[in-house]
Amino acid sequence: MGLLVDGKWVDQWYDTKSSGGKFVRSAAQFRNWITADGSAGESGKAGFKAESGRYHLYVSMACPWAHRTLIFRTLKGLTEHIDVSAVHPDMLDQGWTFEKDGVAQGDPLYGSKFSHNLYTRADPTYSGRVTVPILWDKEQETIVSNESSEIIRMFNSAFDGITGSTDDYWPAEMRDAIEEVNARIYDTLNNGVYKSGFATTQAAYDAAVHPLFDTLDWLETRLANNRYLMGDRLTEADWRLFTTLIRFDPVYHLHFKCNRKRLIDYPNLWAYTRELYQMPGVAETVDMGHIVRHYHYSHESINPHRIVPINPVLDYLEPHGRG
Ligand SMILES: N[C@@H](CCC(=O)N[C@@H](CS)C(=O)NCC(=O)O)C(=O)O
Repeated sequence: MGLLVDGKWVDQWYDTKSSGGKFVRSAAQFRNWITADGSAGESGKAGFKAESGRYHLYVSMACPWAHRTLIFRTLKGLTEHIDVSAVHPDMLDQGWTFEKDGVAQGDPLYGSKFSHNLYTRADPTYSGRVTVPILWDKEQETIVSNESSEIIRMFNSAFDGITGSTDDYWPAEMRDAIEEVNARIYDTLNNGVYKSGFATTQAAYDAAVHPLFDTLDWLETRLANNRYLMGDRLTEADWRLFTTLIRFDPVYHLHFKCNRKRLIDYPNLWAYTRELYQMPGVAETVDMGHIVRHYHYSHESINPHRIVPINPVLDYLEPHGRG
């Protein structure tokens, strides 16, 4: 694993020395928005109009951030308008690669070997991490966005005139309330699992893992009286939570040492995860093979022998009994 410095690939693991053993996630740098009419969005440049067939989504099936964008592509009827390709699950010294394995089919646009080739194609002097998801514009041959929280909001509405979908997971009147829930879940859970797992001091681990389980306890109570996080209405907050929950027992519990409890020890959270999994099209976005393989095989500093464990057998199709 590594990063680009002035367009050159440098093989280097996350630097936790300068942060007291803490894992600090860096901000995404491509922040343009696709809009219905091509006007500029909340950040970045204008010129990215919603059009069928113009954009390509690069994901890792293993990655929870990329997973959000895949789910929104499905929920919003975008599968025939935005094509997708998955990288190989092993993220080693060259970062994400386009090696094929059956699920990963290579880079259909340029035949790139590595994801970092796409970043330098977009910006030959790019410096920073090379992450997925990558939302690519085939027309301008550049990255529209590499920030999943923004890609799902584009998908939520920008293409509605093309798809005819009016489902809204980011309703205007609920935004402040959703942001509040998102903020806690992002910090302590979506990113909290990484902060626990990548910590290189006991103090950094302790500071991450206790708030993580406090949040799971809080969510368990919240979901006792609410079908979804925001009540009766399913919103982006639920999908952002889901991609972490689905990885919890197979990966985070063991590999990232988030092991005070398992997801299945929380009856409401576990049934809620199954309900979301069972929604139309969602199961097809979950590739447990890539999920389990990626983390255990790629993170040499945590699992130096790269042994991929057998993992629990969970029945995501068991009736959820909610609602
Ligand atoms: N802010 C980004 C984060 C994406 C991210 O960190 N993706 C991970 C995979 S789960 C990645 O590609 N990591 C490679 C690296 O950090 O070098 C988003 O939400 O889109």
